[in-house]
Amino acid sequence: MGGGLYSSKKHNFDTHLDLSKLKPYGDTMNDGKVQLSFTLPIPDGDKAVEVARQYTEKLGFLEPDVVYHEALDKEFTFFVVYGSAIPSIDYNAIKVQAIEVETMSMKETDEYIKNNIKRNVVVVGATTGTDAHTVGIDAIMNMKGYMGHYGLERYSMVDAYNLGAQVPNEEFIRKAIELKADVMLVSQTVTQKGVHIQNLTELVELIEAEGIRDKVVLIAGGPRLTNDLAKELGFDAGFGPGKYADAVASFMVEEIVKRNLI
Ligand code: B12
Repeated sequence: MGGGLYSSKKHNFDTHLDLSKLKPYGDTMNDGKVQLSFTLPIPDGDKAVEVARQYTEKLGFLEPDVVYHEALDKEFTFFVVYGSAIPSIDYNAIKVQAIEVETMSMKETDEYIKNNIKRNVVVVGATTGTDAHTVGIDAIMNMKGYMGHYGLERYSMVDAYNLGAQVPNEEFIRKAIELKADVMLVSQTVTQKGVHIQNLTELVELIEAEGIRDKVVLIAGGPRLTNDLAKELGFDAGFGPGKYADAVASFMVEEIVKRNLI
């Protein structure tokens, strides 16, 4: 969306926009246009298209338009449908706790550590509990990084230890104590039946029981984690999709200095 409706940094929105009645934008302000995709367990064909159209109408969208459909196999069809959403939302009524730290580059963070912490920062990361997903924690820690953002292993002033996945919380804590970690990074991807909440709550309780909570920067991350949720669970910050090692590194080093964990 060009046209400078808002500047992404300062959120200086166009004053003509009524932000109390915010709706999706397609090609005309407030047209409410959204794109949905879903699969129905029915064979592809004219009837399938009509079923998808009427189902989208039942979901509450106006003027649904099935713009794409494809048989996944004989009995399943994938649809993409455009429609206009009716509800609006009050932008100003939504409150989030944003992570206020400005993201530094890898070089700037290494410099910041040299000047302000004056020793290497020890970071231990893992996906704990039963969760087997490693790609999220690897994206933050691996030398090669993710989406063009180098991971913490590449920072010259960071000693990064990635313990992998399915690490029991107790073992994660034991390793953090052994390595005298400044920062503990935990990733959670599986959220079925709130398993991530249970596991993260247990982790915080165990860290508190060990008496090291005030000695470490504790950060959680994952595709369904927000900063708000992480803080609510007792973490210092939470990073979700679209967040990379540089943002995490900037937060952790500033937090170390702010809390005088040097
Ligand atoms: C790859 C994958 C797998 C691989 C994992 C391989 C591996 N080595 O990791 C395999 C095949 C093993 C797998 C298994 C399972 N998976 Co899976 N998997 C995926 C998939 C396709 C991609 C996940 C991924 O790698 N994303 C890329 C990374 C980079 O993104 P990310 O994790 O969000 O990370 C970013 C941020 O969140 C953040 N971040 C993440 N972690 C951290 C940590 C910190 C500290 C910080 C700061 C930031 C941070 O930074 C990253 C970069 O921006 C997703 C579907 C999808 N398309 O997302 C399903 C998905 C996650 N899997 C799912 C499921 C259910 C499973 C299984 C339970 C399936 C089963 N029944 O066996 C098992 C897991 C069993 C277990 N015990 O955990 C579900 C989860 C549903 C839910 N909400 O609970 C998903 C969403 C698929 C689905 N739609 O159903 N899976």
